[in-house]
Amino acid sequence: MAKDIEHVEEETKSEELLENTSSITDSPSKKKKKKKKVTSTENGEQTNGSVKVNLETEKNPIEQATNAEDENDEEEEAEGGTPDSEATKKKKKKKKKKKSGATNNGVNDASNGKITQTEPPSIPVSRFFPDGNYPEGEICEYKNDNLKRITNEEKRYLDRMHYEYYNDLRHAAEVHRQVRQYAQKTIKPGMTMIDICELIENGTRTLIEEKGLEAGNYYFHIQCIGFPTGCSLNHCAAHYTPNAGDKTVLQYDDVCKIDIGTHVNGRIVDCAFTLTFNPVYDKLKEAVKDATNTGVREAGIDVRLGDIGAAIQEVMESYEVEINGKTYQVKPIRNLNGHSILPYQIHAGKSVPIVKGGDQTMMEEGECFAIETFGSTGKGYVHEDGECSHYGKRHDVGHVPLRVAKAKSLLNTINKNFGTLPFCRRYLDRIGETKYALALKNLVDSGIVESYPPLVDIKGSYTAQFEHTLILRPTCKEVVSRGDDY
Ligand SMILES: [Co+2]
Repeated sequence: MAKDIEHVEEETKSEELLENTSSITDSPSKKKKKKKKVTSTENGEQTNGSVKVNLETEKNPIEQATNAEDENDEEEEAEGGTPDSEATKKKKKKKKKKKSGATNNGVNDASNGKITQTEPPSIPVSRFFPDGNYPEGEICEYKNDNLKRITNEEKRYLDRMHYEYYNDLRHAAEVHRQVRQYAQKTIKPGMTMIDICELIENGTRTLIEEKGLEAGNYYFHIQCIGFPTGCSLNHCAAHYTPNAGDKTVLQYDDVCKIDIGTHVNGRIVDCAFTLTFNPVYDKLKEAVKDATNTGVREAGIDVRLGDIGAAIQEVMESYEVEINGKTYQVKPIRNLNGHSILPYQIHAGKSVPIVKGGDQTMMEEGECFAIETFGSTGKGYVHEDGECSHYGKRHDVGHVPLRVAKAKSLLNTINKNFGTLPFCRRYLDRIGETKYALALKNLVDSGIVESYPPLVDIKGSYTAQFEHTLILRPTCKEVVSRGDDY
């Protein structure tokens, strides 16, 4: 999900409030307390994890052969191994041999002994990783002064403390990869935008095992969709998803930005790609993919946000694309940005520009960022246009008295179902809300809910987007959403 410049200032205010919830940027005294606590839970969790492998492999045949074994190896290395885990491993190996070649509802690929996702996706990602450890993303060493972090004992200790945070994010990322793989294979011209979004959202809900927690008047989604599925077309760069009744059909000549959000315990993966069918856009996509990868490469602890923007711009503008006989230099969309991410807060305080501009703010240890870039054949500047679909409760609002009963009850629904995560009108429809237009407007006018209308460049232009989520771990940078595809 993109962050546009108009929203930047308001969001900065809320950052201070939420900074306390960011576990890594805590004060030193707090850190010490947490260290003890986390270490003990971590050990407990991992023991449980091993036990779980045993139990679940007994019960469920489709969990027989997974790459959980590789994960276990890693765990043993890190933790020095225990007699228990050694036994688990042996047992698992034996099982694997016995069962190889068995058919498991078409999900067991006998050739390599690994289970594969169905089409459409129906197997929760947790089944692929029965020990509860999800695969790491792409690991990148830091540069220059920060290179030694990878072996630094203190940094390694700090890194282990945050295992659960990384693991939640990796879980969300694995769901993202499996859902998008199916989307890339399946979405074709002729489908309606609603069908496309539902395919993605149903896949996410199933694979992530949509779950909530009831607490008083609140119901939090502890793992679910992170934000409305973006499928912005052509000159629309971001924040379009269909509302009910939208008859738009995907065309062969469209440039469609698929922006998918997944989250586990509020740890959000925000990751997007551009889908096209006409090869005439291949160079445009290549330019933007290269620009995003440049941003991902440049990101690091103590790196200035402005320097990242400058590097992205240089790469983006080095591309010339020819579309229907006309040549364009690809322009970065200068009022769209990447952004920092906090738990349950998709747009946290920092913006990652995609043009030069001299922002001296630095990235810091422990932060999570969505690096996203947008390239355009138009002006390289977007404005709001068209019917709004995206909304989100603001993070920084206290109690606001509401006079309209319907607005009050809608706010209740929002609190219960989305909290501060962005949602769209279709999400309100599916949970049974009707005739809410006025109430929603009331909430927007009262400043409780923020609206995010579609953001468009000039008509006739084409825009593309690629986006990844990364964490600046104490020891290394991890691009959690990296896949074989992009
Ligand atoms: Co984003």
